[in-house]
Formats: sequence, C-alpha cells, structure tokens
Amino acid sequence: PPVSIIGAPTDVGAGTRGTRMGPEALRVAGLVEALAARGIDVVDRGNVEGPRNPWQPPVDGYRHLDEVVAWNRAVLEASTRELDAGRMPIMLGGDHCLAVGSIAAVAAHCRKRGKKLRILWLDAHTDFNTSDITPSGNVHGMPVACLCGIGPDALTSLGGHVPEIEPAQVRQIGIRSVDQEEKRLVKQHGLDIYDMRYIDEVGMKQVMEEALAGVDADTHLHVSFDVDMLDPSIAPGTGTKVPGGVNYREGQLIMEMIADSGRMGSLDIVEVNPILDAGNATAELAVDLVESLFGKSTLMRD
Ligand code: DIR
Ligand code: MN
Ligand code: MN
Ligand code: MN
Repeated sequence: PPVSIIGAPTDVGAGTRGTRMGPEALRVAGLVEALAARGIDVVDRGNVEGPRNPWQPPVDGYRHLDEVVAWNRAVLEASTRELDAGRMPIMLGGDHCLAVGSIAAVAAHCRKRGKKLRILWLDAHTDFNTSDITPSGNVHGMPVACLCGIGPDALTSLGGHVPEIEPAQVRQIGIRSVDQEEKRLVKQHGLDIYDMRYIDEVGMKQVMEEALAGVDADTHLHVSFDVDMLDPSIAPGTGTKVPGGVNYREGQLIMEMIADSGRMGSLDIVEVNPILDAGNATAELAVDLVESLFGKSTLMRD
C-alpha cells in the first residue's frame, strides 16, 4: 500500500531529552527518499503538534501525563486519517509512549475491517510498567500495559475501546531489560517474549518463524521498532542503551522476514535521539533496516 510518514517530535514520555529530534534525524538520513527509490508511493505528512516538554518530576507515578495524552491524541488522529485513506502510517518518534496512539488507531482500524492484529514489539524493554511499579515515572516504559488496559484512564481509553489489545496479540523481540516488578506483571499477563537469551539459544530465524506463526492474509501486522533493541555499539543514539542487543545481521533478518510475510500494515520508529548519537549513525541504520523491511534484499529469493 501507499505509505504516509507522520512525525511526532517529542520526548515527554522519556527520562532523557532529545528524541524530539528523532523525526528530523530520520528525514536527514534519507528515509523518504529510500522508500521512494524502492518504488513506493510515499508522502511525508510533516509533524503533528503537541505541548512542549515541561521537564518536571513524576506526579503520582507519571511524568508529564497530560502532555503524553495530548501527543498521543495527535498521533491517534493522524494515524487514523492515513489508515482510513488506505495508506500505511509510519510514525516517527519521539519516544515510545507514542505507540499508545499509533496502536490504538491500528486496533480500531482492525476492528472496523474485521482483521486480526499482530504486534511485533522490537525493543530492549517490555514497556509494561505501571504507576505503582515504575522505577522512573517515564511513560515510555508503560505503553504495552496501557494498550492492554492497565494504566491511567486517559491513556487506556484514548481510542474508546478498553483494552485496545490483548497480550496474546503481542510478540516482543530483543528484550534484555525488565524491571523487577515488571517481570512479575509480564509473566502474570502471559506476554510472548523472545529475550536475548532465547535469541542466542535458538537463533533469530527460529525466533521470527515463531513470532510470525499464524500471520495470514487476514492479519494486519504492526511493527513497533524501538531502536534500543539494537546493540548500542551500532545504535548509540538512544536514551536507554542496554548492552547485549540485536546485532546488524540479526536486525536485517528480522526485517527481511517481516517483509517476506507481506503483511506489515503500520510501523513506528521510536527512541532515535540524535543528541546522543555518533553523527547520525542510528537514524542511518534505522533507514537501512527499513529498506529491508520494505523488501530490499541482497538477491532475489523464492
Ligand atoms: C525502564 C526503561 N523500564 C522504565 N524503559 C524504557 O523507566 O520503565 N523503555 N526505556 O523503552
Ligand atoms: Mn520501548
Ligand atoms: Mn526500549
Ligand atoms: Mn524507551
């Protein structure tokens, strides 16, 4: 399908500032041109707008909740518009709190069309914290819980359907940092987690086969790509780096196998923080991986 780029330049959900520059970093790295060069009909819709980052400590376990809600509302509206027009939204973050809005839009779209929804959550973190257990108050550590109906009303009911998704629809890949209480919660809710140990043990090919199992012609695949899934040695431009991440070849294989499925209907690229980067290496790597996500491969394969 045709593609629409939506920028969401904010860091209100994070504990380090700078992801507000993520959309521009990805544009400067040539995202739009790379997609156009693959023959894709791509339009850059520019950026949605929202409140400035007030840079305050958490209140009742949330940092900047009102601002997070406002940005997510803007992302929800912009994503819904593209999905209604039959286009594939690519949301450029911004921090990962914005996936509440992008995925709420996709979930509503799937309910309307009677489509199954599968979410691939590519991340070092499970992002399943709540205000009671969060070590930081940063909402970018909470979006999966919010989408599953656990969180503040303003976020869980943003799209008008609670919960927006079931844990069984989610596959998390690249995980290696889960907070103590968060571990209990993801286990309790039965999230399907492919952590780095499992990737080491069975290899990325088997991981992706398992994560994509059951994805069929009636499935809308949403990919939520937090660049901190990648090893910090190749992706230093992000705020919460964790050693021992997905390497370059594993990253390419993830994207190529998603492309082979032919079912991706929406994408988030989040947590790119050019302030922390080596040049613009992380955005450039993200663009390289997105090219694979859209079918660029070394040879023709069948
Ligand atoms: C940590 C970090 N689990 C938190 N989370 C991040 O603050 O909740 N998620 N960085 O992407
Ligand atoms: Mn994340
Ligand atoms: Mn992360
Ligand atoms: Mn994060």
